[in-house]
Amino acid sequence: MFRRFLIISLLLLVGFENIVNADNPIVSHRYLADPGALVYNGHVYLYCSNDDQNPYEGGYKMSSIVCVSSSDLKNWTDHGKVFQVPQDATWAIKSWAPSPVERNGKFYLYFGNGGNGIGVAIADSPAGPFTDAIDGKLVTSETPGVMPAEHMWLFDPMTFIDDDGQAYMYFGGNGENNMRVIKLNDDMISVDGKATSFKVPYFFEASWMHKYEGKYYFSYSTNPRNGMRIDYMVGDSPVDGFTYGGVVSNQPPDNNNNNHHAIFQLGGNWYQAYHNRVVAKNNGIPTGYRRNLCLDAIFHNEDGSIETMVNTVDGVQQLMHLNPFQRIEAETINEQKGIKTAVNLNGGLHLTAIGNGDWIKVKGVDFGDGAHSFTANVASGLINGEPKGGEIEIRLDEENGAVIGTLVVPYTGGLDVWKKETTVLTETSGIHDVYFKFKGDSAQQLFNFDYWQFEKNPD
Ligand code: FUB
Repeated sequence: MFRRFLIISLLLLVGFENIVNADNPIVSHRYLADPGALVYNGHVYLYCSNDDQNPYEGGYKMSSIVCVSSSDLKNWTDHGKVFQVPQDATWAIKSWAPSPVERNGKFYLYFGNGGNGIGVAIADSPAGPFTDAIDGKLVTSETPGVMPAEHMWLFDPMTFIDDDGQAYMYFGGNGENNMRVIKLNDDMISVDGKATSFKVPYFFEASWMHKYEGKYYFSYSTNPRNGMRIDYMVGDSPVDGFTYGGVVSNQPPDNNNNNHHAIFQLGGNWYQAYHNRVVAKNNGIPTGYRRNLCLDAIFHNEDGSIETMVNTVDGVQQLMHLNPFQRIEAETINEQKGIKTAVNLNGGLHLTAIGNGDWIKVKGVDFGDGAHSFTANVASGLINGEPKGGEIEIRLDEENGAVIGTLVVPYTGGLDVWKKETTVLTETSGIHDVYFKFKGDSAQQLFNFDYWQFEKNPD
């Protein structure tokens, strides 16, 4: 409790008082679940099961992994599908609940082929593209030490590299004797020895490991009879000797079914990413198989125990302001209405499905002494057979806040024919939330929006 007070006081002292009102869910334009977190180069990357692939009813069918990232925990960049099966791993039919790790400049993603074995993919960059690393499963029921087990779900890997460089993978589900841990070799794509186990009270799924002040914290989802909480155990070794620690977090509001989390540290603070089903609920669709991402802070008490996390609507404090004088991808979003993202011909992402009245918001933008003009890379095609385009209104602080400029998006010759357009602004300084509000004749597809940047006064 004292630690939480200290962190909030420090944030206020160093000038974060302009940043309030974080938002959960952190991503609402696509359905994402089962986050696995990687902190790399000042960003956190969350790798997720792609719930857009699930039918409203009828089960989990996810066969691709989507990545989103942020450095301020408020504005999240969509990197799209970074791995999909069977295209990127011909032996697999599903890619559930990924766990990322970086070693020696290579990035590894461990995933469940449903509940039927664990695969590993590799990439040169955290945003992929990831490709199959070994042309087959890394862990199967034949892997020494996995069996015997009763009704085990062979999935939900979590790979953790200890301070001495030894990597461990935790996995399994569906019973207190069904958690397994196995060493990985330094190549990160082969196992070393046999899997071992420790008893995990009420263990259901979603293994996670983090280390705090020399202690190992194994956290996991409890079974439905125990509320699908995230509980934890603490120990002095990564593989045994754990004792039950308590509750990291209760079942999130508007979740009502499986729970899955990832714990990470960024900027000196600890966080838990998790999913619930509030976007599906708000969109009036069945909530079974369409989950969405959320993020809240967690705190270790003086004695190392974890204070039970509070699920919030406002989320976490923004870690830094957004610099608008550099190229920002349009798919970097705090909140949105109506848009989708799609892949460019050059492999990047852009905003699409932009209709009249839709908008995106970016949070905590620092204009410093002043912004003078605004440039966007846009593309527009025919609407009902006619060359059209639309407008981007730039509004401050609220959806219907002051308009500081309007960028006209002309007909560019096609939705993949990109042009940079610039408009002069009412001089704007200081820190603001910025809404880009889209206007035009159509409710459907006015134009595509790739990236944007503000410019300072040239004087
Ligand atoms: O998303 C499919 C499964 O649901 C995951 O593997 C589990 O952790 C649960 O969230």
